Amino acid sequence: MVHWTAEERRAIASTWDKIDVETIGHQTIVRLLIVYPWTQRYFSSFGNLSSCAAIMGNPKVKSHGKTVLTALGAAVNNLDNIKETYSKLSELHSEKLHVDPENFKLLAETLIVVLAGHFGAEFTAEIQAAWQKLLAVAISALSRQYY
Ligand code: HEG
Repeated sequence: MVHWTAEERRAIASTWDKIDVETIGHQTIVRLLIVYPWTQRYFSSFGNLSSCAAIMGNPKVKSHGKTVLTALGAAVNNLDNIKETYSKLSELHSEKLHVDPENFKLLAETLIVVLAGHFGAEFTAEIQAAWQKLLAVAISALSRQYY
């Protein structure tokens, strides 16, 4: 099982308390789709993704950003049980959505960029380290049902 120090728990919780899932979720998915355009292939049902403006204004993208960040909140609130928390979600991404797990890493790095932009100097190296660890554990849990 993953060990979390008291400092890591504090770093994750203090950032999470200040995160608006709608705003940060939206910014993260928008950047993912623009910076790594091949990720758009999974969202063909979302309609118009033909330009940055279209992606930013697409209501399904917005709603999906909130969904993903809310799911990340489940990991934040279950640090000691992320594997179990994500077991159904892993199955869904593997068996139904066929999302290549490499994309989880792209999403994680994109979220880090968004958090750094949002929080600036407040997002210290120590806090980033705790978030990188959280995202690594979340990715590992999401990738578990792949074979
Ligand atoms: Mg996934 C649906 C969470 C990365 C593509 N994603 C979902 C759903 C959740 C979720 C909670 C809704 C599940 C449901 O309807 O029951 N996704 C989630 C997390 C992460 C992630 C927590 C990573 C931290 N997803 C991810 C990535 C891609 C992707 C990187 C593709 C590049 N997700 C994807 C697609 C759907 C979901 C295509 C279905 C969207 C829809 O049709 O509404």
